[in-house]
Amino acid sequence: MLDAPNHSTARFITFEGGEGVGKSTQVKRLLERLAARDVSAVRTREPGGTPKAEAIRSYILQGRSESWGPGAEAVLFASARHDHVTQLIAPNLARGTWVISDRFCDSTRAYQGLTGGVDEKLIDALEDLALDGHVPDLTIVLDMDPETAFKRVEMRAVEDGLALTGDRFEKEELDWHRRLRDGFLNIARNNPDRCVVLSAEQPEEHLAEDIWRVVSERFPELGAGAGA
Ligand code: T5A
Repeated sequence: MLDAPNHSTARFITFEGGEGVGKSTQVKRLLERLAARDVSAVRTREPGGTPKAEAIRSYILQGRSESWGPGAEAVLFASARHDHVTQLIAPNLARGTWVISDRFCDSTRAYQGLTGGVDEKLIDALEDLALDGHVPDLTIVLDMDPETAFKRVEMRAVEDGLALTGDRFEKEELDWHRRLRDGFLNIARNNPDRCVVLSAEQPEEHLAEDIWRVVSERFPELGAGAGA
């Protein structure tokens, strides 16, 4: 279990969940809400967020590290995360800017650990090294049936006029994605002070309202009743 948050003014919020559950969409909406309240915030993502971490992202998602196995990939994700934390997350929090990240350490625990079979002790050790104490203040876990999420991803490809090629993880079997979903729910159960699970099956606007309610209740400094 992760320790309590270690900074007081700017907040670090992460979004987690399976493929295509709507994380990017909701990260963007939360940024808009914060901007409307003059809260300085940056949007980032994992793997990625810095040039070095984005290079590692491309390498992994193109499938180039797949044959190395989930243990080595967990180390790669942690390397990217260490750069992301030290070069982007920590400096922004230190200057009072909120950080909203599309995925973070729970993705390694769910994908490489609980689903990929990497030993929990290795995941714990990598997390300690990569985070250097920068534990999210709040993690929103978006939960939905993976089959429905895939339909959304297919629809997005059609709308964007793109072929549905799928990255390294999107190509896994449905049963694998169901285990992944259980993995995220398990992480949320083990970290009840940090994680909030919300149904991602509801319409985009309703989910955005739910997220804003959770964020404004968790961080009352945003203002009493913090409406849109
Ligand atoms: N990974 C990552 C690991 O294995 N270990 C790690 O440690 C880390 C950090 C990252 C991959 O790397 C793996 C996990 C991933 O497989 P990615 O491209 O970031 O790859 O993959 P995803 O995070 O899954 O990103 P997606 O863009 O595919 O999904 P999102 O962000 O969850 O979904 P979003 O917002 O793009 O929405 C998908 C579609 O649904 C629509 C949107 O308009 C869009 O078309 N939509 C809705 N439709 C109806 N109702 C709603 N409520 C909707 N919300 C969004």
